[in-house]
Amino acid sequence: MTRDDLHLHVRGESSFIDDLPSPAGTLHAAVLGSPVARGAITRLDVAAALRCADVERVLTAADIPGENQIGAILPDEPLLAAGTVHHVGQPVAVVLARTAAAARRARREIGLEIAEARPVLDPREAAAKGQLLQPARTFAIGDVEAAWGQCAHVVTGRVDSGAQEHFYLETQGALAVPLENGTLRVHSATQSPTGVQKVVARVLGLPMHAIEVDVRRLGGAFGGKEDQATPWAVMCALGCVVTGRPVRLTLDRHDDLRMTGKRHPYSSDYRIGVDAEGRILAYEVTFYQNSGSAADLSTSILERSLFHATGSYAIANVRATGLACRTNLPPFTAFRGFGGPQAMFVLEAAIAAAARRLGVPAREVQRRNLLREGTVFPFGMVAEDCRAQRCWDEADRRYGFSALAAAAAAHNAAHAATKKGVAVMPVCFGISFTNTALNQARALVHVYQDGSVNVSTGAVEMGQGVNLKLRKIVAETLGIGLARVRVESTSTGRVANTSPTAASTGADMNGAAARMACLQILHRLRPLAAARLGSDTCAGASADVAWSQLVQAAYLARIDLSAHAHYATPDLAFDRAKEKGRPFAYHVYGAAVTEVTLDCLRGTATVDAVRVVHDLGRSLDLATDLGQVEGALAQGLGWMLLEEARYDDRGRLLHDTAGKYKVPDVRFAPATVDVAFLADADNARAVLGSKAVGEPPFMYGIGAYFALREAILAARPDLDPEVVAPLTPERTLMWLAAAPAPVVPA
Ligand code: LUZ
Ligand code: MOS
Repeated sequence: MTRDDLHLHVRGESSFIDDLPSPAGTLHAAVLGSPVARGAITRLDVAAALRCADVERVLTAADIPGENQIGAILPDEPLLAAGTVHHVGQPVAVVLARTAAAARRARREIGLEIAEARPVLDPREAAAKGQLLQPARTFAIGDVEAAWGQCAHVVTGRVDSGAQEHFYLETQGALAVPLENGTLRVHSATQSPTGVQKVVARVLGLPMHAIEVDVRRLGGAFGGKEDQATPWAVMCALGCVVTGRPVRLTLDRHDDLRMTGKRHPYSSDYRIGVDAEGRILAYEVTFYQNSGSAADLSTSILERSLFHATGSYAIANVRATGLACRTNLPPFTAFRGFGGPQAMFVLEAAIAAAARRLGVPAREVQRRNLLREGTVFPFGMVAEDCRAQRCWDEADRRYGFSALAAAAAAHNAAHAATKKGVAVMPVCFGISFTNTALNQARALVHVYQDGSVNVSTGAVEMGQGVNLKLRKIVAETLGIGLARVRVESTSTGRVANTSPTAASTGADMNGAAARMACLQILHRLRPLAAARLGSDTCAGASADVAWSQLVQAAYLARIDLSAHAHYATPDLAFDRAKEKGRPFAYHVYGAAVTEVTLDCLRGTATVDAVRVVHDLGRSLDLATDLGQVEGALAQGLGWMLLEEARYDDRGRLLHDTAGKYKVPDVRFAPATVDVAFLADADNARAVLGSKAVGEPPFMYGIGAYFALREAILAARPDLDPEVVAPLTPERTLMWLAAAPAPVVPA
């Protein structure tokens, strides 16, 4: 009986990288990271470390046989620092020892001296100095300059959002094992097995066929292992070829927090213009993305910010500009939403400011400007099968926006020590990798002689339930019981050229490929089934016993019981020269209403309720999808209200232990989370009518920021608090205690 991951998890039976047994002779790695954010290495002496007990080797850039380069998009990131360092924690050397403790002890004996230079930490300063990863990109539609004159109100403002730690439970890690004939197997906790394979090949100077990357599952990833699982796997592989022995590395939490990138902080300027009825006539925004010290996926993430600059709204005149600013912080990276949340947060702040100027609730401005069927996005795509209004109206009908707002107002009139706020957050999120080439997937399906089925795809299970969805797709397509279907680990040897499991597309694309492979096998079985069973179908529960007989007969008749299939998401194109095209297969829609209670004395806030109507298409697995919505929401709430990742003025992370960094837990979660799924919502553009679910619900969390802001304004109507996230109790308290002099909006 094949069980799902969740059964194994609760029984403690699922294995992660650190659970894999060490082959004989395995060495353990510890990485020395730069203690300073910027400087030139003046001395690197490993002699004392080599003399430590149980130490076998210390690797530096000089040991790299191929290219010292791991950059996925731009070649700007060495595996090990050579000459200069650009962020605190940047890997400089790797100690290989017989135990992990010995490796960590010896790491302290490495003589590293650096001539320190003043780091650049602020993206606006980096932009002013011309420190950009690429020329500025601008998405535009209509004519903003002409539109300003027609606006009844034009409001400008600045919005800042902070870094967010992924806090996957399984930290970064890998185990590399040398095999015969110069080949390697790398077990890596990565969302991107092919990404690891490619970079190992590049750094070691080997052909990709010499390297197999295998991933059973991840203990969470959230984007943090889309690109940044790679260096650790490559270090292990390098250790393997240098010593001829297996090498393993698991970052401890402290190293993981300090050395790895997080969600990009953004600082943005907006200008929004509305007419007297609250129609948004023009919107202009500039995103200063804090990219960190190397490109990583930053340019791609900035691109998605531009795609989502207009959120869930139809705006005729738009100019959105994105600057990817190089700073001396660890390279920021993919995180659920991938630049979309940062962009939507700015627009919601602009709408809140415009509504305040108009003297109407923000939700009236939001409602008036919602996307409609046929709306043209600034990047040229037309909204088709647009469900923005449907989700909004359904949420309003179920939950009663005005009644919730009226209840909060009544509370506020009667209470001085606590204030309530309510906000609505509509979401529209594009599904597909913005890099069109990545929108492809493959599957390899084997049917064994007993009728059991083994499925391999490029999808990586990371707790999101993609393996269960794959099993259900295969079982439904073949017309057999779920228990017959098992999903293999994700291996570059079985399925090649995999795109990362990212962009919420894992089940969409790999599920489509798996279904196509099953259909091929069915096609071969059909004539046999017709002859044997007097039927041309093998679908249906009653066919389950017949399935075993059919498969056995097919084997004896020498019919191929395996199939490989390739799926490429259709109708995608994007022209970066024109910044126009159709980058997404479809959009996911939804609306959430959030109620918050503020304790005016303490500055603490409770998110009382988040009520959602979410568009899932036809769900592949309801429990899984509900879990995804709830998990994403919790993470979005954490980003907006709780999670603070601050760096000191020398670029050192202050929140560098699990004890210092707050993540949302079950007590932080709202007491009430209602999630209703849009009915009759089959999606023609993904497998079996489904829709992707991983990222879109993250952005419901943004509603909590503006609900809390409403509550603060109920306490202090004289204020115009700057929009900075996270809106922590400290920040809230500062506003509540601010001098009564009103801040005049610009
Ligand atoms: N990763 C990526 C992503 O490489 N491209 C994307 O467009 C994307 N979108 C969301 C999350 N990860
Ligand atoms: Mo991602 S943010 O790895 O889908």
